[in-house]
Amino acid sequence: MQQSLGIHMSKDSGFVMDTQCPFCSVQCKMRITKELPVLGSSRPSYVIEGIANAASEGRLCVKGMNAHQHATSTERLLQPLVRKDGQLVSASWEEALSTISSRFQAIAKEYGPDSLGVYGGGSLTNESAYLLGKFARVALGTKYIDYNGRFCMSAAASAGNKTFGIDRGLTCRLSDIPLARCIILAGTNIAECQPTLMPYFTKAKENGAIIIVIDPRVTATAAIADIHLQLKPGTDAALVNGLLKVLVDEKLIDETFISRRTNGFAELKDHLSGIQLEEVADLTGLKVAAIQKAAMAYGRAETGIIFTARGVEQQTDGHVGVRNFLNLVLATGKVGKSGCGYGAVTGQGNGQGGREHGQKSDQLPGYRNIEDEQDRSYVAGVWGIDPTELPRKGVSAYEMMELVHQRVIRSLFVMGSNPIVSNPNANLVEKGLQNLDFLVVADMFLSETAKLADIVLPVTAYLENDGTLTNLEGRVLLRESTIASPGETRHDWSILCQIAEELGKKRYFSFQSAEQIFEELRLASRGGLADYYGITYDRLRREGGIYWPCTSTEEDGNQGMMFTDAFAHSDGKAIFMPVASRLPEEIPSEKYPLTMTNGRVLSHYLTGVQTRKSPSLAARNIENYIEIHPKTAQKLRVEDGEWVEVTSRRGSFNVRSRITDKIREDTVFVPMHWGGVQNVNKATSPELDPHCKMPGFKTSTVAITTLRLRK
Ligand SMILES: Nc1nc2c(c(=O)[nH]1)N[C@H]1C(S)=C(S)[C@@H](COP(=O)(O)OP(=O)(O)OC[C@H]3O[C@@H](n4cnc5c(=O)[nH]c(N)nc54)[C@H](O)[C@@H]3O)O[C@H]1N2
Ligand SMILES: Nc1nc2c(c(=O)[nH]1)N[C@H]1C(S)=C(S)[C@@H](COP(=O)(O)OP(=O)(O)OC[C@H]3O[C@@H](n4cnc5c(=O)[nH]c(N)nc54)[C@H](O)[C@@H]3O)O[C@H]1N2
Ligand code: SF4
Ligand SMILES: [Mo]
Repeated sequence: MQQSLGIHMSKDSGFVMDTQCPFCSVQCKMRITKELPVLGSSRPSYVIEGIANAASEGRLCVKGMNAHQHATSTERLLQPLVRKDGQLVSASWEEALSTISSRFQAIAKEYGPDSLGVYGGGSLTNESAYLLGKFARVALGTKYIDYNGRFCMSAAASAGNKTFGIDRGLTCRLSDIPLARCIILAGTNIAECQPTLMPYFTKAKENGAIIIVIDPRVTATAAIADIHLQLKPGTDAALVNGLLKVLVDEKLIDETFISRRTNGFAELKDHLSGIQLEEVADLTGLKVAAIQKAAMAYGRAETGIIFTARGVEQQTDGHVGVRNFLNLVLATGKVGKSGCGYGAVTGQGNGQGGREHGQKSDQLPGYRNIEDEQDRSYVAGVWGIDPTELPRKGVSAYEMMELVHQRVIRSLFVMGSNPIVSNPNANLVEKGLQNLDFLVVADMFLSETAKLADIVLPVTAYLENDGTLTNLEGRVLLRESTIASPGETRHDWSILCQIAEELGKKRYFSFQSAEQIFEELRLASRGGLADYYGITYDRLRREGGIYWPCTSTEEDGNQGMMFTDAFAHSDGKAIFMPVASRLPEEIPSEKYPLTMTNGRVLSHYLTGVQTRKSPSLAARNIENYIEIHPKTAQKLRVEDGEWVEVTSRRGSFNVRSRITDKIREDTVFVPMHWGGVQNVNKATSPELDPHCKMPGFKTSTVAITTLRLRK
């Protein structure tokens, strides 16, 4: 067994360690110094400093500054927990692992291997994410694996794949941002969600760039906008049809680029001839003049970058919504050259790497396709199994939850996610998980999901766990630890190896370090779209970070600009797609008169399991709230700061009102960081985008009632 495993920290010691923030996709590098308690105090103190690196340039945001507080919290799980007589009680690893293997085997024997499900996360390192995919297919033999990135990156990923032939979050480098003369920020609140990137945008502005923000709310990001298109939620695709129409009419398109480097423009042009700007204005709730102004600004600018994030993507037409933004990029030829490009602003710390190496139901490492015979036999070769033993594709994250609810999936293994809070239609998901025959959760904390588990496995945190993570630029970064794991916590990857061993599959999982797994990942990804073959730990130590694709160890790791000469489709061309203008699935009715959207605040991260353990972060937002426009509040007789009940067709939750004119009158906004009665997902819709199976999180219609007036 590995030396760093199972070590109790016998006595407190100070340390200085370089690491990375565990939260968002910027992956800011930092130095942590732990100083021993001074006389009169029982607690050590921590000094956190940013370290210069290509993405954050040494900056840190408030979450990064305080991340160590959760990792060093007394609420960390330090021993396995096993449910006995209805209670979770401490148990040995031996007992936990042997129970897991015998229960998995018994359930697979009775109902078949596909009755076992695996649910991963985009916080896992590349090594753990890769191994989780292999674990599902080789150790358990199930086709059912998916992960929380389905809710995060799937619309942009599938759009990038279809339009460009490859999906890497940013097609350019962050250093291109200050060179762009026009920047469109669509459904992305960078000021709160990737705060350390803001200086790139303020620099662009200083250089004369026009910044266009597309968001139903006046966010902290909208504060830097020259043009703010405060559209109705769910109408981005329609808005872009309007922008494209203006560009074509004003001849602001790049004919040479279109003819040399793309396919399908004639169909798009034909489609646009049927678009009326007045109709677009009506659908989006914007003025024709504002749409024209934005289109002219982007069209006339010599260089430009478009960013989208979850505001555009978490829709039932998120895939085509992004594709329409990509139509804009292609029509103006603003890609593949300095100061130009498209960026899907990746969310989680390893949101990019987590989507490349096999946690997705239809995917094998290196972005390979599990239904492609060549891909199957290549990866089966690396894994030393027969291709016929490889399961076929499974279903997406929420669809897995439906199968759990229907008891088709009888047992679930969750690593790095809190699905009962983060799935849409959370009531159904919770009921499903409660009815599982056997639930295992690997986490640092007793999350809402872990509380329902039969076995909870305590894992190491970012401070203790080695591995690589791929940031939003597509740059692979190495995070190494020099400190021991607290209590009996173990690394995610090592837990997978140990369960596999119990299941008699040791020969496929005999890894002693994260680096050994990375060596196999290099081979498994070789020749795939996300090719990591040229990347090694030694190179990462020397060079700081390396962009994928990197096909040989000799290749320059610093070439971040994609598509300079060709796109990734076999003919080298990108593809236009005509996109219909439409309203969201749910439109306001008498019973549910308001459109509810949702998202994030600066101080909390996702379901808040980590950030609530950090006093400095928790104190900034101790409870959830709903943003309501003053006129709407007046109509509903809701006062500022009172508790209200928000109800949709799916369910209801309770939050405090926050009256603000920074939101549209027909729209309300709720953060996503709370579980239980404050969970917005009790009311969100599980309707999925047919192309990528992203739920339409961002638009549900709701009714609001004050709890004050209720008898
Ligand atoms: N502080 C913090 N930072 C984070 C996270 C966190 O939880 N907290 N999570 C990380 C993760 S995993 C992710 S995925 C990213 C998410 O990063 P973002 O996508 O930027 O975050 P959101 O707040 O979900 O949504 C962004 C904006 O979309 C707007 N919006 C809502 N509906 C619509 C719409 O229909 N159209 C348009 N154009 N805009 C709309 C919202 O008002 C919001 O301001 O952030 C990462 N960074
Ligand atoms: N309404 C609404 N819902 C949403 C969204 C939205 O915008 N609106 N956004 C969606 C998006 S973009 C995302 S990414 C999802 C995220 O949803 P979740 O996956 O539920 O997110 P987290 O809260 O990060 O849950 C991660 C859990 O894993 C644990 N953890 C953290 N790091 C590790 C690790 O390295 N190993 C292990 N084993 N455990 C770890 C944490 O303690 C936590 O309990 O939510 C989605 N849900
Ligand atoms: S949350 Fe994101 S921006 Fe803030 S320090 Fe961490 S990685 Fe950097
Ligand atoms: Mo995300």
